Amino acid sequence: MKPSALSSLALLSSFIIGILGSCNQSYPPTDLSAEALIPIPVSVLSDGNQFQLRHDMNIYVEAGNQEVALAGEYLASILGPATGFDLEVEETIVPPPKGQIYLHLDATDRELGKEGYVLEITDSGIDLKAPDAAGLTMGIATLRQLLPPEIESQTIQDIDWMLSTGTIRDYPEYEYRGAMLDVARHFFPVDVVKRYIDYLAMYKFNRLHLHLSDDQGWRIEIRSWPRLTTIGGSTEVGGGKGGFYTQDEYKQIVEYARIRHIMVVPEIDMPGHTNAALASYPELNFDNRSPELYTGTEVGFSTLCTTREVVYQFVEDVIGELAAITPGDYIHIGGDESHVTPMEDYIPFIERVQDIVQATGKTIIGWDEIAHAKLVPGTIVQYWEEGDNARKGIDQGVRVLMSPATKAYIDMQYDSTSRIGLHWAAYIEVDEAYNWDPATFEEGISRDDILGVETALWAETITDLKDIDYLAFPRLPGYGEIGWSPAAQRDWEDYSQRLGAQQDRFEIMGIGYYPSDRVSWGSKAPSPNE
Ligand code: TNX
Repeated sequence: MKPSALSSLALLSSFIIGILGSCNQSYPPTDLSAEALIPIPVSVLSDGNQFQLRHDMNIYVEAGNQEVALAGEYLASILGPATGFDLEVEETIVPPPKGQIYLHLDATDRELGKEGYVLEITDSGIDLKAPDAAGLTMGIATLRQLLPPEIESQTIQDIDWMLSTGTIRDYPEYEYRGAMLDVARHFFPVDVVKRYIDYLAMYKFNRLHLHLSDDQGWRIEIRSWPRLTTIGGSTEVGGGKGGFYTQDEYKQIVEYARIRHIMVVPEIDMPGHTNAALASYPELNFDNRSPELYTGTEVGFSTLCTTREVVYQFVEDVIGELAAITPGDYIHIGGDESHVTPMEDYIPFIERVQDIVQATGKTIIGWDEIAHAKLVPGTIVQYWEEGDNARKGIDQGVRVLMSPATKAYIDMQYDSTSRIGLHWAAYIEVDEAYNWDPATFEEGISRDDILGVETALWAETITDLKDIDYLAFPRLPGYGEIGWSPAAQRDWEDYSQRLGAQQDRFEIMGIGYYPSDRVSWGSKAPSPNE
């Protein structure tokens, strides 16, 4: 090869490394485009300078908008503990003086949509603008990752809070970027759910789907049917004491999520997966008898007696109370694995339940089996196993939420040695969790049919935050990126570097992640596999 060819090859490869955004950022940082952001933004322009957060800064917010002020408070709560700075949130009607942080609305760039933002860091300050407060919150997630990992510490860190300068313009690929947490098989208290919400906020998820009822437990207080929780909530898989959220606790979860622009999607699974309800109220069952509470892990053996009127009264009361405490757009009605409900009973049941949900003004989501029924327009079919079901939904003109168990179920083990998790769908290593595209995954489901992506964490084998961490990390951030970033910008090799660079954050936050050898971890050797 001639020297000139060689040097142009070298040039080309450095260019490729450059566009893949390798994460060789030195500290203090100088190159915004080399930052290891997850999800990878739509566009990053670096201008090679630096800006330092200082103790005398404030967070200025556009005056007269509560949601913007809330975003300012949220940012202050992220920056405060580690910096120790007393960051005041101040309303202003004009841009603030130099050297400050400024959050404001700007709807001129229509392509940004509701959640897009422009984050401009110059040597004279931080300007974050978005058409909506949701976008400001997404921009805050970016700013957080641009700061040194020590920003995640809950105690004051004596370091220089340096940022590289430039402009990030960013917006999501999918409208719905969700994560499901099963609080039915094992119950997780409010503070654990809040922590999960924090994880989601870090990676720009915008939906938390709570699986609130199943055979093993009923987890949400329903005032008109109190035994659902006093009896149905009293145990869990393995026979532990279970638990439930009072309506006030549920509202706290909803509010905590709302501040982070995450919508809670509550699920009541029916007509199957209902043993806890049947154990609480015998009249919901065929023989008027209550079965024993169930603490095993089998699926598909229970059903509401769909031919009884009282069952519809029950559904109406439950959905009515749930809708009243749920400000979000959706109610999830389950509908999966109703193996003991004859199809001739299942279909009219789903159709009646749809009407009940519709009367509350909410949009219906159901697992893919619901597509056997005649769906009301606007319903969302959550694809988890059966392409045929999802296509049935599409043929009826509704959209699909992509949660293929073989890719998106993070209750699956990483490999056969994983200490917890199931493997009925697949073993899902970190690269396999990342390396798929919802828009090409299943024949007959194309980009336009897809509302979004959701990962699911079923809880048969997990009992506490440590277990959640182990299965969610490091796979969870990947779904954030699949949902947010354009498919053409996603690349496993590059992602693996950016994920590895999150390691310090995981450790400072005390996240007990699985140290997969597929990930290009940062400088430190990963902690031993527990
Ligand atoms: C299938 S996914 C289920 C759940 C289990 C899960 C375990 C779906 C709609 N149903 O009931 O918890 O597998 O991976």
